[in-house]
Amino acid sequence: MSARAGARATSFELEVYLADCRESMEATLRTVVGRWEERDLPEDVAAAVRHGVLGGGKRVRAILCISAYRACGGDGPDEALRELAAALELIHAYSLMHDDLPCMDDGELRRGRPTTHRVHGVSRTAVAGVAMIPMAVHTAFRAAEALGCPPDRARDVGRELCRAAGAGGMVGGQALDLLAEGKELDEGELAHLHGLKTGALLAASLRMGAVAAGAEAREVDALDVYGRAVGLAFQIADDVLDATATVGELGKQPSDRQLHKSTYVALHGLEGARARARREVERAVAALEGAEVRSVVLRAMARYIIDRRW
Ligand code: GRG
Repeated sequence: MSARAGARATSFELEVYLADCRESMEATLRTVVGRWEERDLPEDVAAAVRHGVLGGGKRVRAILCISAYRACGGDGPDEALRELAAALELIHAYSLMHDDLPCMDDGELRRGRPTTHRVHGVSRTAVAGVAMIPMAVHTAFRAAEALGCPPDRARDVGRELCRAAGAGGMVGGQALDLLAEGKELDEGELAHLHGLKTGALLAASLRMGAVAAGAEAREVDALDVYGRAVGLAFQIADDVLDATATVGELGKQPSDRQLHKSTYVALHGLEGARARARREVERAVAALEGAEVRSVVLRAMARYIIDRRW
């Protein structure tokens, strides 16, 4: 099923749709990485990039971006849209590769496989991750052009990505996370940290799709509210999964307890955290309805984000 068909559908099997999107995103990411390999990347770094980007992941950010674009009436070609979504997945994948490094969370497993640095070494993984940042920005501009965005709109799309990935977004959130080691955060501090670390890129996924489609400001704003609410719900669900899921389900070792992290489960208990996540999902869906952004996929994705088992 194409992304366009998914956006129009009134009832559909989400899991089938997600599997289809993941498969086509895998092909697009392979093409994008291949293009860079031919031009710039030494083979050993390219191998680390491929390990970190290909062959796994839920591709939530890509699917949100694609869905927002279609929900806002964007009618550009599917492959160009997937390349825009690939830019987000590159930033996300680099952040996981770096987050797993020994100087950060020292992760052993990711997406059901040994982490990139356990296979390709720490220094190659560090270089590969950094190389993926300009790769992502370049990919976003190229995709915006291929989608027919006029130059000022393409610039806005790129700006959304850079802002969310930078010190005012994901990197800033990670810095706060590192500073929070050994401290107990309250609800407000935890929401601020995760709003930057996880929420900014998730919200940017929707905003980039909407801006690329030439959406009205009220639609972009509604998708931003949806993205931030879903981002928080996503993080709460992550905390619940870390406390309840198996290594097999998660594809990585649960680590919150071992790393003494402040979590929503520690703050509210399991049932309290689940209830808090459900409230965010309701808020997300209400924002779409308020701005009359009609998307079966986005409604279903909000629920999926808290019902998922990985
Ligand atoms: C050095 C300060 C500094 C920053 C570098 C490492 C880093 C940048 C940022 C870390 C960002 C990070 C790891 C955020 C966590 C986001 C999160 C919830 C990841 C899990 O996402 P999923 O479940 O993963 O979508 P999959 O594998 O499905 O793609």
